[in-house]
Amino acid sequence: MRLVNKWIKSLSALALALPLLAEAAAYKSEYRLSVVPGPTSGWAKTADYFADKVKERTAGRVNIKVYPAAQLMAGKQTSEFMLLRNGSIDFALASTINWSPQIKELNLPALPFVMATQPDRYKATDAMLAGKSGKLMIEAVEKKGVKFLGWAENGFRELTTSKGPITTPDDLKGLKIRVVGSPIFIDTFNALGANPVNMNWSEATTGFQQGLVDGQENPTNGINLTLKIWDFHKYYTDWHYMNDPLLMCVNPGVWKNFSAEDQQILQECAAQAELYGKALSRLGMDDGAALKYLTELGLAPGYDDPYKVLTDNGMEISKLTPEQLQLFYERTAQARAKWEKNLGTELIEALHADLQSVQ
Ligand code: X2X
Repeated sequence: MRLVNKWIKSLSALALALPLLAEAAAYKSEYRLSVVPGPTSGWAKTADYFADKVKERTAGRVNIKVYPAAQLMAGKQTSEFMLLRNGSIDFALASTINWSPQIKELNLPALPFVMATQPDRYKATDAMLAGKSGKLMIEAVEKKGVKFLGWAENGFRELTTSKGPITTPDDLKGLKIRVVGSPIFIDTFNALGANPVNMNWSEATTGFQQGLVDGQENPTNGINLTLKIWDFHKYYTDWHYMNDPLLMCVNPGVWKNFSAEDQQILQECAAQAELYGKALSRLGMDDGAALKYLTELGLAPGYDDPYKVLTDNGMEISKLTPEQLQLFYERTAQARAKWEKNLGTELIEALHADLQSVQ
């Protein structure tokens, strides 16, 4: 009798546990991955690359669909993090800029002209992301409630304007420049004497068309070229004033539901997407490694010199000399000091140590 009772007890425990087990194992038929810019951007291409790799490696168990053009947040790009955290979005390949209003630490890469004045801006970027300052940023993201899978890159943000050329801070005086609605950008462009206008990317192209603003800043390969920025602006200032790293992240509930094997695959695919995304963003602007990598993958776009594409389309490029850059660096000193204070000593010291390690 006691044995029978024991059996009944374990059977009912099993019956209770079964639906839970089944629920934990059930995958969604589609996972939604959010991307802010349009489908031809380097950023959306990186997300597609990741989704394809994941599908292939999991034999279709994990089916990720990329939703570009901020469609999962009705264009409001700075609400992406909250939507990922609450599970309205499953995955995001997101810019630190769009999440920085909620996660202070993500303002670090936007400190104006810090990376631009390093001996090698790409080595400096990689040292930040892989170093202690990168770890502190990841910790901050995870503490706020989403799981980090890997970095990728939108790229160094360059200035394009309809009035110009812009080679000194004084040239920017009074120009209306479209920026993302994140306070560090307002401070930086105010410091430069410009008139920063907060506008979602979803409305920006119309804004350029209608001349609501005189300029904007975005990376060369991933955005300015794919958008054909020459349709709106003639002047290009290659000032590298900040790098725009991307974070591949997933909602923690979604993450926990994946098997250990699939979690491992997702991590590996994110690492591959980082290499691909960085190569796309750096093409023609590094020591040749990006083009080599893309060519080996068979995924090189049909050009190898982005600057030639810009000039062929009538743009006038100003590549700033170190002396010219120094003026921009000095003019933004107060904005930098304010944000360094805001970010705190630990993070700023970590960044300096990371940068030092590649000098
Ligand atoms: O809005 C922008 O400028 C963009 C597309 O680069 C970001 O989402 C940060």
